Amino acid sequence: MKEYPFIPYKPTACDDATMLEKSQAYFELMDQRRSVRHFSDREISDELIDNIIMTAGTAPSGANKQPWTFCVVRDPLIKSKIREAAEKEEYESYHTRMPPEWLEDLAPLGTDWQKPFLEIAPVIIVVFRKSHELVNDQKKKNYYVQESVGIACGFLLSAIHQAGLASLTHTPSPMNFLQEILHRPENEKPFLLVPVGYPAEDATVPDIQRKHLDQIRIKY
Ligand code: IYR
Repeated sequence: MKEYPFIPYKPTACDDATMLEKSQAYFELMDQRRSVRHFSDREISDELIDNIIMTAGTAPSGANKQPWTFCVVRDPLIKSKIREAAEKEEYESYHTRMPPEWLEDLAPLGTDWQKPFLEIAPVIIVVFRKSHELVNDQKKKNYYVQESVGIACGFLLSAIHQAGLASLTHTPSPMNFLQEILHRPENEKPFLLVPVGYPAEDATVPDIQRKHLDQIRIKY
C-alpha cells in the first residue's frame, strides 16, 4: 500500500495572550449551547447545513476512514414517519423499558415520549455510523467507529451552535427504524438524530449547571 505524501503543517499559531483570549471566547461561546426541545418552523438554508456538515466531516477518524453519513431530512412526510416511529419506541421506553431510577433522573428535565420537535424543526440530521465499507462486494472494516462518529457529532453540534442555531441530541431507542425509513444500506447503522433550527420564541431550557473545573479536571 502506497504512503500518503507528507506536507508541511502549520496551525494558526499566535501569541500567548491572543491564544488565551481566543480559548476564553470559545469557552464562553460553547458554554451558551443548550439542548433545545422547542423549535420554530423557520427554514434554514441548504448552504448553512452543508457548511455545518463539512465541519463535522473534518473530525479525526480511525485510519482516516471517515465512517459516517449525515442524512439531511426536510421532507415533511419523512419527518412525520420518523416522528411516528420514534414516538412508538419512546412510548414503550417511558412506559415499560426504562427502570424507575432512569425515569427519576429524567423527571427534572421534563422529557416524555412525545416528540413534536421531529416535525416542527425544519431539518433533522440523522447521523449514521459505517461499521465497514463495501468495496467490490468485499467488506473493508472501519476502526474505532463509535469514537470517530462521536467526535464528528461533537464537531457537528459545535458548528450548529457557532452558526447561531439550536439543536438537540435525540436517541430514540431502539432506532433501527431510521435505517428503513431512510433506506440506508446494511453497513450503516443509526447513531444520533439531531433536530436543527431556530428555537421557538417561547423556548425554555432547564436551569442546569455545568460541573466545576475542579470536578472534571485532575492535574498530575
Ligand atoms: N431517549 C429518550 C429518553 C432520554 C434519555 C436521556 I439519558 C436523556 O438525557 C434525555 C432523554 C428521550 O429522548 O426522551
